Amino acid sequence: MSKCALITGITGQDGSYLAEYLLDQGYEVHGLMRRVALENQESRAGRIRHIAARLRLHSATLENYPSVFQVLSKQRFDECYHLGAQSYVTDSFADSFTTMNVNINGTHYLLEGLRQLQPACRFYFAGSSEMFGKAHESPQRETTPFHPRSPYGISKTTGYYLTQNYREAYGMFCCSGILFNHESPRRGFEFVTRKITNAAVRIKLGLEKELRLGNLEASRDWGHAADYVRAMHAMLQQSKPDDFVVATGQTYRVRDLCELAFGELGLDYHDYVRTDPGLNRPADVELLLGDASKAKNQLGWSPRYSFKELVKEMVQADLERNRELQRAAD
Ligand code: NDP
Ligand code: GDR
Repeated sequence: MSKCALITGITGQDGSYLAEYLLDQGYEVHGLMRRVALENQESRAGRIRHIAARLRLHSATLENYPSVFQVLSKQRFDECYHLGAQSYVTDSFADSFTTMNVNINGTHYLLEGLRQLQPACRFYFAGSSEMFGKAHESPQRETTPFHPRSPYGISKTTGYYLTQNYREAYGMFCCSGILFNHESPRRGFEFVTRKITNAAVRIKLGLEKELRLGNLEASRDWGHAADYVRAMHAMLQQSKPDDFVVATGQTYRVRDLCELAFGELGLDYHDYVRTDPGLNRPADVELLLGDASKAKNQLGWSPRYSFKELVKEMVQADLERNRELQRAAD
């Protein structure tokens, strides 16, 4: 009999890649979706439009317990991938209360609902390298102390400890992936990689003149989302629940990303990128670099995409999309 999985955040970047991956593995895939997304599937569910007919979508929000409880009462799941969150770090400074509510309480509601109704369901929590924040050592591994630098980072650290506590207190199969930044052509436009690849393309096509960015010296360990969802799945197939860092082991500055993305289009980023102090965060994370040795040794996981391949794919996808938009406007 095929396994049944629930994905929260199925309309997001990772949710869409994970849903595809689980369908390919023969899973019955269910998704938790906000009502507004269910009602406006054309605009809000673009990342899963191509597979929507093969998914079972449930209306719910992570913002209240009855909503989550109702979904868990209706259907039995073998695995639950909890990806739903307010995931934009900048926004977490602007509205820390919503971030805390969705990311902390949402995780707690789901864990408690599973404990009450389906304690045998395996649980994946989308932890983040933002939990390391002002990192105490480099590279960062599972044993590196946490020092979050934003309301988002604090919310994910709390989610991590909630997940650990349900594992230890109730013997549930709960895992956290400590995932470093991962991107793709499906990345939201507010994140720096997509902001850069899309702007570089629009400048190349004469649709925009410049790109304004904040901190160009911040360094991140950037991988591809399609690689990272394989690691999420592998964690729930282990004989014992555990937490894993997932990263490429290479770090680049935002400036390097600009050079590569503009260079892909034959442009020099110095001519177009302007720094805007208004885009700096109240506290930023300067350098992240992950050591994924444990995932490599225990899960047999390693990334397939290089940073260059990732940026090239994103630039090419934005080029195609913007050309289509231009054709449609003509
Ligand atoms: P996205 O921002 O692309 O997706 C977030 C998802 O969460 C969307 O489906 C969104 O739904 C949903 N969501 C937000 N608020 C609620 C709510 N109140 N109730 C129900 N659903 C909600 O994130 P990613 O796919 O990039 O990331 C997936 C997870 O992994 C997140 O938890 C993120 O914090 C974490 N993470 C991501 C990393 C990355 O580099 N991408 C790295 C480390 C961790 P809607 O479409 O309706 O807005
Ligand atoms: P991050 O990703 O905060 O690492 O969180 P983001 O792409 O937003 O920022 C990366 C770095 O780039 C700097 N930066 C800018 N960032 C944005 N968004 N816009 C700008 O104009 C800009 N200019 C410079 C930032 O200051 C930062 O240092 C992502 C999210 O997916 C989280 O959900 C996830 O947990 C972490 O990655 C790992």
